[in-house]
Amino acid sequence: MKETLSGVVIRVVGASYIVEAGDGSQLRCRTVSGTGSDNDGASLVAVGDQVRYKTKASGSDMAEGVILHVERRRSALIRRREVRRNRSKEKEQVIAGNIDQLVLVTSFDDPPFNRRLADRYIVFAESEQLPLLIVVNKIDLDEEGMVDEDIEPYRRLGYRLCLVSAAENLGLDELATLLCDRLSAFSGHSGVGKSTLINLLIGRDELKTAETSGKTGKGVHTTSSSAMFRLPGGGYVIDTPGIREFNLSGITRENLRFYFKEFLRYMPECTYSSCSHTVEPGCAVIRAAESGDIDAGRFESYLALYETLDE
Ligand SMILES: Nc1nc2c(ncn2[C@@H]2O[C@H](COP(=O)(O)OP(=O)(O)OP(=O)(O)O)[C@@H](O)[C@H]2O)c(=O)[nH]1
Ligand SMILES: [Mg+2]
Ligand SMILES: [Zn+2]
Repeated sequence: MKETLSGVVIRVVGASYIVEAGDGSQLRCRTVSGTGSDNDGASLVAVGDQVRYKTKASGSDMAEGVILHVERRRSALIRRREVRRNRSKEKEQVIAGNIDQLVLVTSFDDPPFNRRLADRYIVFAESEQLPLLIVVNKIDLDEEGMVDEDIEPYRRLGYRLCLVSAAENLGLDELATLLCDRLSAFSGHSGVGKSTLINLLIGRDELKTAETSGKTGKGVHTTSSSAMFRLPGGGYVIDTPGIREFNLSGITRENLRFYFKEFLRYMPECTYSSCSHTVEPGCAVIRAAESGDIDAGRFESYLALYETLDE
């Protein structure tokens, strides 16, 4: 009997999983019908997962193994394929497991910074109690110093921000420091430069990148699956495919308000204790948004999100 070893899944290649062993070596693993898991629903194996495996005789250059068990995920970034009601569990795909930090990668332009998307990520991070870092890439395109306008509300709320330019190598040392000694997942719209930044951070051109569409300024969905990399300064980062929309499941109209943290201090002053903070007279949140104490864009995001959620 070969002994059971532990490793982490760093890539999915077809039906195989590339696992990094404790000593840094890699092997190609498969699952078998008896592969166990401490996770229910969603993907059996995802990038970032801790697995127990045993090695087997290999017919190729790369060592091979069998995944015996997938450990429970501490956290998961999930993508839903379909946005119908009654979505079945199988439609959920884990994009990255066991992350310590979610990194929302945005760009100043091409595609332009999207506040609605940023607010969605914030709601998700708050609800999961997952540390969030907001990266704004392509600041080389900001000739007039307009980026401050986009990020000011987030800075005021205390969210961590990092302004970078992969093209001009700006801010990358600071970014590397913020990624040190933890597992981070880069997520965001297609074309913002996630893969370009990771290539620079790891110091080699490992990942494919592509120009955004000249017509729409949107990304062309270059990265199609997640992959994990060790950073030279310590820590790991997972590159993920660009998202079209960031889906919030498990968030209801009832609990959304708690993930807009600047609302909390006003909520007790609303006339109605059941106030939804959307239309009610005597709503202290609406009043604060009107007076500018709550950022108007954040309040608009709240209303827009509220409309999309189930009652
Ligand atoms: N001007 C400018 N362009 C950049 C910068 N960083 C990346 N780009 C360009 O943006 C385009 C998209 O970059 P990618 O790294 O492929 O973007 P991505 O976020 O990985 O996109 P998906 O894999 O589709 O999700 C490429 O043409 C990059 O060269 C930057 O700092 N400034
Ligand atoms: Mg990419
Ligand atoms: Zn209210």
